[in-house]
Amino acid sequence: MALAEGDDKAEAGVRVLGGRMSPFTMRARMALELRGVAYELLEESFEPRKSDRLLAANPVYKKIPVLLLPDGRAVCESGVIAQYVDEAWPAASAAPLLPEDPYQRAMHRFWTAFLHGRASPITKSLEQVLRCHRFKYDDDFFGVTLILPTQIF
Ligand SMILES: N[C@@H](CCC(=O)N[C@@H](CS)C(=O)NCC(=O)O)C(=O)O
Repeated sequence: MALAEGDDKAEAGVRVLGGRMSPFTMRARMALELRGVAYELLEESFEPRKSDRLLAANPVYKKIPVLLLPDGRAVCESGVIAQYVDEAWPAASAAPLLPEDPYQRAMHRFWTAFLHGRASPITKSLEQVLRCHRFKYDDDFFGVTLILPTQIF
């Protein structure tokens, strides 16, 4: 459940440094949603420069998303975040986010790495098209950015 910025429930909770247009952020958010973890999305703007909180939380890549834990520790990289969420909030009643079979896990990592190099260009192209048509971005846009790459590849 995504909490609004400033929501009391998110005070000492899980936060995601991310962006609404970022498919990588969506991956992290989907993992949290599937596990029923309440989180606050803190939107990062890269203009005029990246924020100090992003640079401090992800000094290596300086990219979103970053999962901020209640104790202040950070987890970076959407795939790593998804795996962390899977392990940190195991759900007895829900299927694991990642396959249990080692070969299937290897395949998962392979295709994840494959898609990483392609998701950004597709999203940027889609964004340009939508801007031309004065599309108003909202949460529904994420369905498009997520589904599109999987349909193309
Ligand atoms: N491999 C990273 C990619 C993250 C990524 O490319 N994020 C973009 C936003 S969608 C970003 O932060 N771009 C800023 C930059 O490249 O400086 C992940 O899976 O989290």
